[in-house]
Amino acid sequence: MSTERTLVLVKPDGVQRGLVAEVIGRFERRGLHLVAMRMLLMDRSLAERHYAEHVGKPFFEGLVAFITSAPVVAMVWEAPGAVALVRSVMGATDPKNSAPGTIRGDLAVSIGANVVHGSDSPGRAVEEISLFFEPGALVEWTSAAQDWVVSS
Ligand code: IDP
Ligand code: MG
Repeated sequence: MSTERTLVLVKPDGVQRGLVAEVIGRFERRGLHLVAMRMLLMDRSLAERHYAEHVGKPFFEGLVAFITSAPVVAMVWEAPGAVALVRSVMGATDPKNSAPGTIRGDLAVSIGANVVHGSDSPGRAVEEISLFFEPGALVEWTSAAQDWVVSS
């Protein structure tokens, strides 16, 4: 399976509840590589582009109000099949249906405040990453040297 990158947001509720490290830790322990991260307050324009597929739905205005209400942490995670992997670690959209062991299944009760966002397809991942990050902001992982020293 080819290496993929996907966008993850820790939503405002996750940041406010102090769950940023918990979310990062779950993806790290699963084995994905973190290749970009920033904290920001999303504005309406970015929210509309990020959630373009939901424009016109009954919950859209509430979703935009929520996601722009306080800072989010945006990240890019990399792994073979990263899009589906991240979705499985996140759990189902509605916490009523999220399996225990998933982020939403362990940490959320509300479909509106469900802690995390993850891209839903490889194509959408490319688009969403470009909304939040310049290409140069994504790092390449390299093997850490075993015996490096800092010279004085
Ligand atoms: P996802 O976040 O699992 O990809 P989407 O269907 O893309 O789920 O919906 C985006 C976000 O909009 C959800 O995470 C959730 O917070 C919110 N949302 C989705 N459906 C509803 C709904 O029926 N009522 C209220 N909020 C919803
Ligand atoms: Mg979605």
